[in-house]
Amino acid sequence: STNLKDVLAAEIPEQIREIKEFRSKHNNTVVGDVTVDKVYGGMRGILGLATETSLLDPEEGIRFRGLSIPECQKMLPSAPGGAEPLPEGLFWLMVTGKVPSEAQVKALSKGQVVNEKMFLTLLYVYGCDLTCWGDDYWSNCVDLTGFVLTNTSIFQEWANRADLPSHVVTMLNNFPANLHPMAQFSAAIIACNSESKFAKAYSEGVKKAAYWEYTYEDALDLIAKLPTIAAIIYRNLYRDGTSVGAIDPNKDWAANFVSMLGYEDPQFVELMRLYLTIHTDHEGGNVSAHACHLVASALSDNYLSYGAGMCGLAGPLHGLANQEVLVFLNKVMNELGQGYTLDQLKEFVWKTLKSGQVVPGYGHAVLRKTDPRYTCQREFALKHLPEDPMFKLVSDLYKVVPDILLELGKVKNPWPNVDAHSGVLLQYYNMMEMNYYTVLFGVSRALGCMASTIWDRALGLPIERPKSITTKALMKKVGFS
Ligand code: FCX
Repeated sequence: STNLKDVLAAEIPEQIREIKEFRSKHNNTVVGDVTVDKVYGGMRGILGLATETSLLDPEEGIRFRGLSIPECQKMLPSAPGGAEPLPEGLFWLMVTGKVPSEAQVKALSKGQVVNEKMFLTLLYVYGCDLTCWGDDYWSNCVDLTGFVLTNTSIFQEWANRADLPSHVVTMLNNFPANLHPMAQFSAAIIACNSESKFAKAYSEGVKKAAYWEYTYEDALDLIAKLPTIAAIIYRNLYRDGTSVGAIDPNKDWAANFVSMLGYEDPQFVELMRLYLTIHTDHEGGNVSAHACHLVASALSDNYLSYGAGMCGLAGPLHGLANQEVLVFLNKVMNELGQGYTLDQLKEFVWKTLKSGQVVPGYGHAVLRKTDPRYTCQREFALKHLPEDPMFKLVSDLYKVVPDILLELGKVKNPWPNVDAHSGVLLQYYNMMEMNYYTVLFGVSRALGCMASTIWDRALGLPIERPKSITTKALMKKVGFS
């Protein structure tokens, strides 16, 4: 089937059965230990979450449902004439665990083509009481076709779900220009809560077994709306409030997003397909995914929970680092100029560290090698912008920063992460507004968070509630006096 919801519905019972069997045998098996260091150390290394969509290996980096980034680049469908994977394909993979066909990916971007049998079934369901239609049977039939095609959610995939409620547009248009784009983004997402199908169904008493279906609908609606929200923010802040234009159902999600932002370069579209693919998911414990999961565990709908995730992504130690990197690179260029030497770069990095700042784009809580999301962006740059001076600076920093961070002695991972590279690629295609970059990250991260939230509901996961303790009580517990 090209209908993601049908494919997912077929997967869920087997997954529930497997986990049930596993838990019945291993619920009491110990899988880790908690030390005092971990209690104070931001829960590093505590195994406390099951997230199905991706797994992060400290040495190798992220795998989405078992596939590395190079494997995704090879195996996921790309756009006609393009080389980079379509984010829609990764979403399908994260939701179902299976690599989608081109037709499945297309259906997700564009919507389903109605076949005759489906249509007749719908005609029957919606039109069974034909007597109340009066004499004009055929014209009502034509009206009904239109109604079914435009209003039945199973035919409305991303291109058709992108409209925003008017109060959200009004709110975005009224935000002051000095409100950070991520604050605007989070607030607009939360305000879409008025559209939540889950919240409505819950208030009407829907059964727990059906929660995932409404969460699925909200997830797809939210993913579809994000580029529109993001593009309105961009146009309001940097393009005099010009219109984002209409969604083209023949274009994929990334291509529509790029044109709503006001860009046309096909290579920039390719970059965005890659960008929106690699930022989607980084297993469950990172701040944005974890915040989303935590809030969703209270059965807050997808808009509320993803808005919470985006408030976390907006922090400088997480997603805002991509903005911080560009600020840092510009400082280097302003101070040293293009003719810098590696020694001057080293001095600049030491100066940054001695002033108490971090080197943005380097380090990671889990990774212990160069982030493969950095590597694939580097490969894109080597292919498309090898001579760009900002790319050269990023490459030169890669030569000097790891040794300096190692010399510092306390940094556990001296290697670059995803944020060290993304900004220079965007600048090359003339997107210069670095304050906005984290919004792009936020559009992408929805794919992972929404796939996970659907599974949270499908598996009936409970409200999250880890135990906390006071220092006094902890001291007593371990016999410290
Ligand atoms: N520059 C300077 N110091 C660094 C550093 C860096 N890039 N990375 C880590 N450190 C320091 C920490 O600040 C900490 O110092 P402290 O003991 O004085 O507080 C010490 O090294 C140990 O930290 P470590 O265990 O290595 O790292 P954490 O897991 O605590 O933190 C992040 C991980 C990512 C927050 C950290 O490496 C950092 O601040 N990096 C710079 C910001 C950044 O690039 N964030 C983006 C990360 C990611 F890819 C994303 O979420 O988008």
